[in-house]
Amino acid sequence: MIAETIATQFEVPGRLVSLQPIGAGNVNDTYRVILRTTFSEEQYILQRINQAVFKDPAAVMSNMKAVTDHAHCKIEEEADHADRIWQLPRVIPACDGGDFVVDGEGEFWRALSMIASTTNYEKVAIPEHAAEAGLVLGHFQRIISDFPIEELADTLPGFHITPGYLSQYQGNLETNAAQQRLEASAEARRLSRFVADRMEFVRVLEDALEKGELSLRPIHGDPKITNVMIDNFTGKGTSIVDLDTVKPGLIHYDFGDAVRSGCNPAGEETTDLSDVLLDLDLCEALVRGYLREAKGFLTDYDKQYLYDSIRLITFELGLRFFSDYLAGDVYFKTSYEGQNLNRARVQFALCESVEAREGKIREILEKYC
Ligand code: GN1
Ligand code: MG
Repeated sequence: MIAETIATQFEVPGRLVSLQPIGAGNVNDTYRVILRTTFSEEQYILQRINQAVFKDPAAVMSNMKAVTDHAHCKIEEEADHADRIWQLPRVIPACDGGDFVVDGEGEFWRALSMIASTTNYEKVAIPEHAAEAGLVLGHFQRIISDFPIEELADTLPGFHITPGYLSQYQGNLETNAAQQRLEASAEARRLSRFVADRMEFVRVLEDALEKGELSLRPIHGDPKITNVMIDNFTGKGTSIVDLDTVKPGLIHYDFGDAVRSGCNPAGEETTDLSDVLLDLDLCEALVRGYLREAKGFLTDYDKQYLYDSIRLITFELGLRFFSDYLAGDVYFKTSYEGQNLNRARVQFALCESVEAREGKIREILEKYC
């Protein structure tokens, strides 16, 4: 297997003893590698970057390297006053000194340090977990908030620009393949009406950016709950991982993504829509944790758009899944037919729940802002 020949091409000592696929990412392939020397065992994360999604993997790696170097210095500087030991993956250099290895087929591979003694979860059941997810995101955004965005490449043009996803969806709708999928499924037709009813709303954050109310900052891009690592010994959040999408963006993309993934106890993959909801206890805990770290760098306008970001990013992910279903599952990995349709149903149900609880969510935001 090719991954095995790549696994020994990074600056990690020892002989290869194990290489196991791990994680349930929708985009990259991830493995845990174990190497052994006479006296120690080394573990690290090996990933193959999905080039159908990331067209310029070298730029992804250079963003990741620059931001993690900056963040590691910040963590070090603040260590004496921190209430926990913060971790963040380190890019492990290849034996040739680069940030990645390219194999004979042109695939890009990278090695990242493991986050020690931690667990990540697909879903959130208790407010303490949601609070930690919020705090971990707020901490990450804060320690990178002074990194100059001019030094970051736009590695995924259009990422989280909802009006762009809407245009792409409208283009997909025109194709014969999409029409056939719609004709075959009443549920797909229901989802298309759900989108049609929310056309006006998709511009809310991009309009605010154009008006100068919001501004671009370095963001994580993908702070969903599975990317938040919880310390096995303390139960506290200790790291955020999956740094592919670190690039300039609105902090609202991150906040909305954290809430939609951290406050729906049913998770993204449930097939039972009756379990899907925006849980207000989880939401309050997440907001409290996030604002503990983020309050200091958020402007009044930033705060005003937090509710909209929850609704929008939930809707946007539903739209992205639905659009991919209509396009024949070309972006998100699937393991069964109709999975992207089901994922879209879940996010749209969650979006409806957010809309129904707008007043309560705004009250929570006001309480902690
Ligand atoms: C993708 O690969 P993964 O699972 O970390 C996607 C996110 C979505 C997420 C939904 C680059 O993330 O935007 O929110 O699936 N990443 C990219 O599960 O598109
Ligand atoms: Mg990701």
